[in-house]
Order: sequence, then structure tokens, then C-alpha cells
Amino acid sequence: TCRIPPGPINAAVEPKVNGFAREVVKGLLESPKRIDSKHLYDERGSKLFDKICQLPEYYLTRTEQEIMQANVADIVREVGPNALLVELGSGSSQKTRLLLDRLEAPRAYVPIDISAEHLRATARRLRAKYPALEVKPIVGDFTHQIEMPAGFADTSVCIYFPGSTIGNLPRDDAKKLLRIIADRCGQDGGLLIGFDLHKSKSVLEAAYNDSQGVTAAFSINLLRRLNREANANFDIQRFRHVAFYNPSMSRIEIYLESIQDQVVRVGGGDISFARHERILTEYSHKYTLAGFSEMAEESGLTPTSVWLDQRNYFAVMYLEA
Ligand code: AVJ
Repeated sequence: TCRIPPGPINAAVEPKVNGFAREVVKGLLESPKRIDSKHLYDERGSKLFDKICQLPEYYLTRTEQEIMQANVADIVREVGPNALLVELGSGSSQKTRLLLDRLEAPRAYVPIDISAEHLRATARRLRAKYPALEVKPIVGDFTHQIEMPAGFADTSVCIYFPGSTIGNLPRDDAKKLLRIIADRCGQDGGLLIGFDLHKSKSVLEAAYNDSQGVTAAFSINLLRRLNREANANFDIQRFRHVAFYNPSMSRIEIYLESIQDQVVRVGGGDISFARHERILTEYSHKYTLAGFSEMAEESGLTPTSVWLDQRNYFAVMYLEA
């Protein structure tokens, strides 16, 4: 049977569903097999990611929050008054609240996220908490273009890109996105970005293999999503979450590994998996301060401030075009 999402089937829904299946099949026909990590964030995936952020092993969110808290006065001074704050991959906008609490008369807040449901709920909560703030959410994939709401197209903006989300992107794609950001933020704007730093393999690997299995559930949820939205029939018992640090590329690599030889239907066709064959679902790149700065400079951005935690686990940086 062909599984189609509930609700009316109309021209607006159908091409999107088929487009998703088509994109996924294309990646599964490549070698090695891959699925873009942005597809991890359906409604359930976004909620599981919020749970990851609370895990004892997942130091990233906690550390970034600490850095923001300890330096909020300096950060707010860098951003300046009347900022138009645009956040990429805003999710639950938890860290943003620190900024919104302290920024001087922000012009508006534009959260951009791929998960429509999550974005809507977050916007509702923010409007309740900050009644004076104009909140203009945009559903979209910011890796190709940074769309702006009507009336804001020509303004300088402060782009907020926390959470080491940039780490998901291979270096070339990261550079392309930094270039898009440099063009968008304009002469009076800037980029406030959080990224993860090099550290011991054991600390890194624990963060992506948590003892409660939340990260594994987050990975496996992708297969559930394909079953629902891409006419697939993955048996989730027959795949496992694999995450390890690749030191030569300075990145965590995350895969879904086939436990046995098997054939899975995806979209219209059959995809075969050998035993132990993997689907690449995520990279999480780790940087040095010098390496990140160099990449940013090559994309037209100049670092003006950087803030670190005591263990040098994570960095928050402000850059200007
Ligand atoms: C949202 C990309 C920053 O790489 O740490 C966490 C995603 N995946 N655990 C990361 C993720 C599994 C996360 N980023």
C-alpha cells in the first residue's frame, strides 16, 4: 500500500511528498548511501533533538548557554541597538531568549527553521513572552538562500547561528553558507555564531552515543519518517545507530547501519542493503579557532570577538562583513 499523509491531497501537498521521496531515493542510490541531515527534523525529530540538548553527555548546548550567559553584556554591545535579528535553524529558540531579554530595542526577530510545526509553536511562545517584539517566522531551508520577510529585504541584519549547526555542513558547503551570510548581513550587520571545538575522542563520542539511547532514537526516527512520507518500508529493528569521531576529517560521522542483507522499498523502487552497509545521515564538524577564522575570512567575514568556556569546549564568535 502507498502511504500518504493524512489530510486532503491537493496540488500543494502532492509534489512536496513526491519531491521528498525522489530526493531520498537519489541519495540512497549513491555510494556511500546518504540522506541529508536536515530531514532528521520532522516534528518528532525536533522534539528528540530538544531532548538530546538536555543529555548529560551532550555538552554542546549547556556549554554554549554558559558562554552566552557569562558574556551577554559584551555580546549585546557587539550586536548593537535596533537589530534585526535573524536566526538560522531556530528550533525552540531557547538560547535566543538570553539575547531577547537584553537586546536594546530589537527591530524584529526572524526565526528560520525547516520544521513548520516546531516553528509555529516557538513563535507563539515568544510572542507571549515578548509582547513588544515583532516575531516573523519563516519556514525554510537556509542552506540555499536566506529569505527575508516583506519589508525587510534591504536592511542590515544580525544573523544568529548558534548550536554548532554549521558543523553539519561539509567544509565547502559551510563556506558557501558563510558567503551567503556575509552578503545578507550587510555593512552594519554581523554574524553571531556558535561552533564546537576539538577535544578528546572519548568526550566527543560519548556526546553522540548517549547512555539513554536518545541520539539513536533521533537517528532511527529518520527511517520512521521515510516510512510515512516517502512510501518506504524500513524495518527499524534491522538498522542501528553508529557514531564515531573521524580524526583525519575532524568530525563526528553518524550512520544508520544495516544489521543484515535486506531489500527495502523506498519511493517506487527497491533499495538493497548489504549486511553492515551504512547510510550517512550526519556530519558534525569540530573546529579550531584558527581553522574556523580562516574559513570565515575566505568567505568575506572578519572575526571581531570570540568568547569561550573554561574548558575551551565551544566557541561563540562575532564576525563582520
Ligand atoms: C544540531 C548539528 C549541532 O552535530 O551536535 C546531535 C546534531 N546529531 N546529536 C550536532 C546532533 C546527533 C547537532 N547539530
